[in-house]
Amino acid sequence: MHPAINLCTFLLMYSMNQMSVPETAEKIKNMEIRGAGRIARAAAGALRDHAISLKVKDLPAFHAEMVRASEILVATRPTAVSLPNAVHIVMAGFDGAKTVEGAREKVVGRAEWFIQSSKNAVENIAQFGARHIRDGDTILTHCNSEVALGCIIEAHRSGKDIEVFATEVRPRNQGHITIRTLNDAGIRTNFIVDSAVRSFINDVDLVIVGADAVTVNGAVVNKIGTSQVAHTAKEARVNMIVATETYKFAPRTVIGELIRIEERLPDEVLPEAMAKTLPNVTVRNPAFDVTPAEYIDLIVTEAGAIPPQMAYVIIREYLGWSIEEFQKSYEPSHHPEG
Ligand code: RUB
Repeated sequence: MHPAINLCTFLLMYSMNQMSVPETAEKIKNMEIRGAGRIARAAAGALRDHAISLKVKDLPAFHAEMVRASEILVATRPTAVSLPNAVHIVMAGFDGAKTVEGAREKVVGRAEWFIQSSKNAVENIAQFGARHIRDGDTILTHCNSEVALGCIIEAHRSGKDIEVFATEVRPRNQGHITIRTLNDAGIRTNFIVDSAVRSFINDVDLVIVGADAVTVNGAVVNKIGTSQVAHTAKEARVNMIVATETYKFAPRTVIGELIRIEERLPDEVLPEAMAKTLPNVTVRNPAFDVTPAEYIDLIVTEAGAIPPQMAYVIIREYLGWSIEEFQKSYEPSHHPEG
């Protein structure tokens, strides 16, 4: 928080457009707020607003209430690591806090810091990522990643003549958002169904996607279908770049934890009325998949571009998690001093 802005000013500033924790959680769950970066910023904003509005008698009560709010937010969608990482960063405001007001100020300040640095990261990655796009390139992207699109739009803005293939992204059609953005940026775009990637891969020079999580061994978790795109690109010797902020790297994979893949409701894939007539059919609807490091040529972050095999360096040196934090991570039972 800017030193000149005190909590009273914050109260005034946010009373008009505050979104409550349950409201934010519902919007993340039903995907009104979606995409790993936006989800993380929305969660940080909801915690900030909650911290500002809470009336509590002492620090343990304040902490308990904030933990409850954090748990509600973290439970909304299990795959995007940006969400628990953002909550972890904000809740670290309780570390060493002695009073309610002290903790409130630190929590609000950390939330504001996270939101701003997330936006800065998206902008910086666009600059770095655009350097990997050459004049005349045709780029394929899958799903709707503001970071991946940022790189493509920046390349176009800097005068490179580029063309894009964008996939449909069944079942939620995030490709529709992508083609709207590309169209509005004035970028020549081809819209294809997901299963047409192999038919067009030889027309493509570069694949750029975003990430929901990056594991310590450099595997990337992203929208379902990303690993098929990566496999196809590898076979066709087309480079694959992942554009991602460092807070999507998953610290707990260092101690062997796996990223949970969200499986969403069957009616996103098959209308309920039809499903009812097919008693022997089970619809499976995983929302994400895992692309192994060997299918990825480069991961572009705001800290610079790295080969996927260097993911540990980002977690250890840049994200700055200590081994104690890997073990503790975001533990709701962890109480602050005081
Ligand atoms: C979104 C998705 C995006 C990443 C990165 O899935 O897989 O590629 O979240 O997005 P969903 P961003 O639509 O299910 O949330 O770069 O915007 O953080």
